[in-house]
Amino acid sequence: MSVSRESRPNIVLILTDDHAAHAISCYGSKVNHTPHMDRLAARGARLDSCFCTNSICSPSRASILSGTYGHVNGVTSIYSHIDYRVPNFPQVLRESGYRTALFGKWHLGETEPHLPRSEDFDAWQVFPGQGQYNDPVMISPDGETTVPGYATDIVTDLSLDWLDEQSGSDPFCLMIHHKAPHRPWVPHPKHRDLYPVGSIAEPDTLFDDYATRSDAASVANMRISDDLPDRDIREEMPPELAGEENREARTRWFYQRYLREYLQTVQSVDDNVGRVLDHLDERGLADNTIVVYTSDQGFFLGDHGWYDKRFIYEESLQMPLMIAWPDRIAPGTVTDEIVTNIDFAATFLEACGIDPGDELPTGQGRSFLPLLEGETPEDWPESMYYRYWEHDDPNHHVWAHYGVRTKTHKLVYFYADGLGTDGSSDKTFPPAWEMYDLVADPNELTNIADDPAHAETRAELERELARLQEQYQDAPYVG
Ligand SMILES: [Ca+2]
Repeated sequence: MSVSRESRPNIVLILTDDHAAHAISCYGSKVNHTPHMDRLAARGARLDSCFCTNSICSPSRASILSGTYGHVNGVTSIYSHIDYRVPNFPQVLRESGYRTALFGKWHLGETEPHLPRSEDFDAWQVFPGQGQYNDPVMISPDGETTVPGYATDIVTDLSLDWLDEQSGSDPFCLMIHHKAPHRPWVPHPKHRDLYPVGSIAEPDTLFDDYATRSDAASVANMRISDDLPDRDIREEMPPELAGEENREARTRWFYQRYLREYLQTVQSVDDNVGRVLDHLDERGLADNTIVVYTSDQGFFLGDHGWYDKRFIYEESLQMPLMIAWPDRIAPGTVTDEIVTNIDFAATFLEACGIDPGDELPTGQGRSFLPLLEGETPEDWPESMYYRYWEHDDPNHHVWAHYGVRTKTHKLVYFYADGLGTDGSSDKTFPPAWEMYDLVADPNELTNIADDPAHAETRAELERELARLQEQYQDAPYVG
């Protein structure tokens, strides 16, 4: 169905930071309740196999904006800058008559603020870098100011104020980019009693011993038992929990405190999703506004003993994605087809009646609008390609890797690059393969890469990995 210029929909994109799908109740969360996110999903579609192509903040944001992989848009890590020769979807929408705005976290450029551009946005106000939860500093075209209040509420206030200033018939694209639930977690005081210590269910893999994995898992500094900084857990660990013999008790102690803080910050996001939905209802805009909720990647919520993301493993790889658009999407739509963050730009443009092939020719993604309308094209992709570039980053020490995920399997290659991001050459990183059967082993506990019984499947996945690298023109690592 084509979209006439008069009936073009609005877009409201709510993007959070590090919000894992398994901390949303409509995705089956065992740890919290998110009634407003559930309401959004029930009004439209929930996508159960949405994956990021590089599980870290800035790269995912650049992929969402431009519909391209990091090796195309320039943002392969949080230390690299976007290549603006690659167009982005707000820019295309603006050129076609949309009013565009962005409020909250921008975070493209870690060391110096690379701000949103007037070519892309009519209005913007963003945090420098990661941003603060309380009384955040924000930058706009008018300069820098401290905004009193709580960041998640402020970002929604600014967004709805902008919405209320819009008049006339031009459609709009409003991007509401929260800091939450990124570290260091600072909840709003009103949620301080939620999810008390001792009440939070533990994940099945909290005590993963990495027995069958490559060394990449055991050398990563992401363990909740040992690696959470004081600024995240603002409570003194009892001294009797120190030592290897107390790892289990220590893990449990940190897990309850970590999840409490994280889930409380999520609750403010949920409150504010409710505010946005209510506001669109009150303004009579809900039917022809596409409301999207997503996060730049997933997060380990104690899964495999970890916090943070980066790895291709499921909890980090999966992005929550719920989309309401009553004029076009049937309530309660659910799809398990594979989509990724490079598909968002093409989808938004097609929904707005713009041909992404013509207007975003550099884009590598594909519109998943048919999936939202309940139809799966015969040639819909059966796999996705992933690459994490930030090799041996100074805080988390996760090795660079790439891999392929199909509906049933995952193959990963941790490649040896020899150098840490600090440039030191005295470290060696042996290359290693991992492979998981996601049907028989959904928690990814048994690495079958070298199991002769699965050699044929591995060969197929290696061919698929090579095919995807060719398709996206990403060069494989050669030592
Ligand atoms: Ca993030």
